[in-house]
Amino acid sequence: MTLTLCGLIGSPFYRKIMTQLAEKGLPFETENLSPFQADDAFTKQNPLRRIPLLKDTDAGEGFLLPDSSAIFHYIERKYPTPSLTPADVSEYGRALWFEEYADTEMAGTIGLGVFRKMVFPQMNGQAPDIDGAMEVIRGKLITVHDYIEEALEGKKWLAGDAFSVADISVAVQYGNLAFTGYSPSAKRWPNITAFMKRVGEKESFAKPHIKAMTLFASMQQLEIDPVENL
Ligand SMILES: N[C@@H](CCC(=O)N[C@@H](CS)C(=O)NCC(=O)O)C(=O)O
Repeated sequence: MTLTLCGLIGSPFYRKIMTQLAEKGLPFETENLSPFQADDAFTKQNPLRRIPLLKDTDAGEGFLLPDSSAIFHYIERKYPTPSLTPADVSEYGRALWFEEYADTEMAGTIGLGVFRKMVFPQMNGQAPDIDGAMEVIRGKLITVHDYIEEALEGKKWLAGDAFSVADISVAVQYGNLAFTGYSPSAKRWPNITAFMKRVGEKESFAKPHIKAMTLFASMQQLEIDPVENL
């Protein structure tokens, strides 16, 4: 065993790597690491103080890599099969773009805009910020859904014809949205709904997703009136 993934299963970036490692059938250990409780040593490991981190003793005792994208592409290079990046160069470029879009815009809108507003107060025994979350769902998130919906038109996967880093990155963000009780309307965004069903059929995605979901199951969830068509 050489690989240890450090972080928390509630993090979409952590599950992105869990999904990748499972797709490749790579054994790994996990280490619980909360970015909010970590000591000063964490700043040296990752000056951004974010999870996940990957340890790989095979590459040296002190080898430690922050950032899900750095980790993902390190793993791709070291363990190339099965590949999770398209072979075609233009589709490869598209896959990297969707990874970037998911890790920045989607993480900001979903993670900070909805997930944290719902989950973080409840972790401290406080009421969720439902109004704040709904403002994002009725506003900025629509642009995200419209963009992904169009990108999936007539396609099974976002980049190329196989499951890739693009799909994993986008799906784990939608995963965190689902933990709040909200997923985009199947009527308005059918491509996204069908895509998430396809990704959900993959054990590599479903196993960590379900494990994380149980953590938030007892929390108050969002309830959206179907007439809102969100
Ligand atoms: N670009 C980073 C983002 C990682 C990230 O934002 N992780 C969150 C957890 S989901 C975190 O550690 N947040 C700590 C903080 O905001 O202080 C990656 O891809 O790994």
